[in-house]
Order: sequence, then structure tokens, then C-alpha cells
Amino acid sequence: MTRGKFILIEGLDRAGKTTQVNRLYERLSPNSESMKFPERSTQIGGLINEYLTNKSFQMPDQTIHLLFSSNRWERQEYIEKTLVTDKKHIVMDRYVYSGIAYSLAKEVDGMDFDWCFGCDKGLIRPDMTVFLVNSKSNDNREGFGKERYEQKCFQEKVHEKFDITFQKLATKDNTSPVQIIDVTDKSITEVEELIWKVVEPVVGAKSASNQLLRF
Ligand code: NYM
Repeated sequence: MTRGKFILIEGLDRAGKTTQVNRLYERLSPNSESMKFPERSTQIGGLINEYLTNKSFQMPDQTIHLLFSSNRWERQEYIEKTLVTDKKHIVMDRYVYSGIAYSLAKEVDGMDFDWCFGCDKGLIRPDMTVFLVNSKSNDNREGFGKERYEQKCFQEKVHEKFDITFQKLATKDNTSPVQIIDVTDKSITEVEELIWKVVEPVVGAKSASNQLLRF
């Protein structure tokens, strides 16, 4: 087998991403790893965690944006090793699209799409992204509101910005497709099957080489 495939699951807060990442990871096991961003266990991740959980911990919007991106950069070597050397698939919970969409939703002067994307340019790109959309509000999910950004009106803005980000980062040859899956009123198993339907052909396809895609 050539390299493993990089599958990303994105969505708003409490959309059920983590459950689905675990299901997909188990399905691909033992030939897979699951990862998430922010990766809170590193020093940079610790600062991010403090920012998200302690609403009185202040930091400029630009700084926290760059920290989220740095957190992705510090795990690139590991991602490359997992895909290319270990030939394992990666199932990822959040990545570049979250980075851009959440920062754009703040609508800070000067922090436009190009600014937000600049620091992520060159990161390893997923082979497929699945975006989970729930047309009913997620604000009744357990734990919603505990962390920064978990407010209904902000989440609506983030959703809009996700759409813009997907459009801007679409590849002309569709080498790194984004599949939108409506999870409204669906059970965990139903969503799992919908995800598998789009992911199976990607993980089943042989790569022509070990070459990774890049943003
Ligand atoms: N988040 C996540 C960002 O604002 N930028 C990023 O680059 C990433 C990866 O972190 N509200 C936000 C989205 C979430 C928060 O994520 C924590 P999670 O998946 O709840 O741990």
C-alpha cells in the first residue's frame, strides 16, 4: 500500500464531530490514527486551552489565530510520518477550515481571508473533508456555552464563514473534495453510514505515489 489517506471532519461546536471521528477511526482500525485540533497537550495547545476556557484570559485576535495555526504546524512532522512512513490513515477533528472560519467570524479589521489563510499555506491538505451540518441549533447539546465561541449568533456567523472558506479553498481539479452532510434529526449510526459512503472510495483508492497534498 502507498501512503495513508487524510480524512478531516469539520463542523460547528457540538455538531457530533468527535463521536463520528471515533466511529470512523474504529472502522479503519488498526490501520488508522485519530487526531484533533486544537491539540491541547502541547505548550502552545495549553495557551489555546487557557484562552478557550478562561474568558477573562485576553489575547489579541491575531495572536490566538497564529497560535491555532502554530499548533497545526507543530504536528506536521507527525502527520507526515503517520501517512507516509507508517502508511496509516488519519481521521482528523478540525483543521485549517475551522482556523479560518472562526477567525473570520470575529470580523476584525484587516483579518480578511488572505490574512487568515496566509499562516496555514503549505500545511498538509486532507484528501477529503466532511462538513457536518445541523440545521437545528446545537445550543441544547450538553456542555454548550462552556467555552469561548459557544454562542448561538456567533455560531451562525461561523457557519457562513465556513461556506466562504470551502469555496475559496476548493481545488480546480477536485483533488481534495469537501462533502457536506446534513445530520439534522439523524441518529449517530445513520450519520456514520453517510460518512462511510463518501469516505470508503477515498480510503479504498490506491495513491499513485507517496506525495502529499498541500494547502
Ligand atoms: N478553533 C479551533 C478555532 O477557533 N480555530 C482553530 O484553528 C481550531 C482548530 O476551538 N470552538 C475553535 C473551535 C472550537 C474551539 O475546539 C475548540 P473543540 O473541537 O471543541 O476542541
